[in-house]
Amino acid sequence: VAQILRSRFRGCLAAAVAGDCIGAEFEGRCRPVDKILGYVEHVNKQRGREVEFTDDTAMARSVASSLIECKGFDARDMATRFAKEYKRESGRGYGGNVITVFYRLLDEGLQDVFEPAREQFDGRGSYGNGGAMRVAPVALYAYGNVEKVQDVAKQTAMITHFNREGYNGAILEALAVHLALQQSKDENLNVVKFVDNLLEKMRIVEVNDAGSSQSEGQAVGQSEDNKTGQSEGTEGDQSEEEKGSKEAASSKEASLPDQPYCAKLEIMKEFLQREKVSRQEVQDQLGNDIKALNSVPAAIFSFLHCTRSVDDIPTDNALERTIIYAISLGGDTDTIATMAGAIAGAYYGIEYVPPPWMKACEGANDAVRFADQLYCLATGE
Ligand code: 8NA
Ligand code: MG
Ligand code: MG
Ligand code: MG
Repeated sequence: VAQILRSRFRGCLAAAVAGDCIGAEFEGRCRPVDKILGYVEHVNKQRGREVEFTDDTAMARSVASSLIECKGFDARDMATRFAKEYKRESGRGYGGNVITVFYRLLDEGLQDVFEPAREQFDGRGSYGNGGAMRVAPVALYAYGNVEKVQDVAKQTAMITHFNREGYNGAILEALAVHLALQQSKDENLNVVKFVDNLLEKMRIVEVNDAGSSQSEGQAVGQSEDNKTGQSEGTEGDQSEEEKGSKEAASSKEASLPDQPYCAKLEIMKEFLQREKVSRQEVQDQLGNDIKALNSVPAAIFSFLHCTRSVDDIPTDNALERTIIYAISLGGDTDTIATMAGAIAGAYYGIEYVPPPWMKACEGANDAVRFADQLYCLATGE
């Protein structure tokens, strides 16, 4: 059992690195799957470490090393690592505004490390996916304690992302990794139950948070489309109970935008119960951009959708399939793929990360080392 868990810790961080490295080639673009498959072939033929990581991995490494060195969460230490790492290698493709936070964090006279993030965007804070993209090490560190997973995920995100969409995205991604680590692999994963589990947690997170919100208003603009989508689909073989719960889900959407992540999870659940879902629908309704709200759900969906075969991705390796599918959604590909990779790696383990990827991707071996250190910290072994 210990060996399996260690493998899952390693898989989580290594697949996150691979998703970032391979996904970076396509960032900001949307390419047909055969182009992505062709690029993966190219990566597989690399002899050295040719494929570089970006800001996603650079920041995840700071999260991991801070937790390890401090034997726990220390906001100032982590903030300083973010800022120093940015100063050391500023060309890793950081978000456009987070760098102003880094400059302020470098000021040794700064009293409150959360202040620069709080003052971003006229006090609204960043809703970018930068808090979520780097959160996987938190789920490993806090393994076994779901309250701690959520709390530390929020704190680590708030160093740069003070908007509720920013830090709640980090909470959701951390919860998905946490849940993936806990799943038995003896039977097929119940993907709907997985989403229900996340919904249960996020409902509480978003309801508790709604009062204190600096919410963006424009959050989810597609609830009308979504209702149309829900009235189609699997109607024929639906029990009365299922119909009832779908009605409840629709009425909950009325409370938008206070529970934007729950609304996305409801859409995701509906997608997962269907025979076919087009990439266009996923892009339109879950999103694929730099907002946390428009990328964390896409990452979770990629993992769950790819537990089954996908027509145009001819590989038997479900972790590889997950990362390729995540990239094929286009947009913020490195970030969606790193988040999907972290969840898939936590479920499948390091054995599923293709050896040529371990060889080609910069930082893949470091990820294994960080995973082992977090494993010691989390389990005391
Ligand atoms: P961030 O905090 O600078 O946010 C990213 C961007 O989101 C900002 O530059 C703004 O344009 C916008 N934004 C965020 N919050 C608000 C707000 N409250 N009001 C108006 N606009 C807002 O950086 P981050 O760390 O969240 O960024 C992460 C993403 O940027 C990752 O995808 C990362 O890889 C990087 N990145 C993405 C692309 C891309 O094309 N998708 C390109 C380069 C870098
Ligand atoms: Mg290169
Ligand atoms: Mg990046
Ligand atoms: Mg990105």
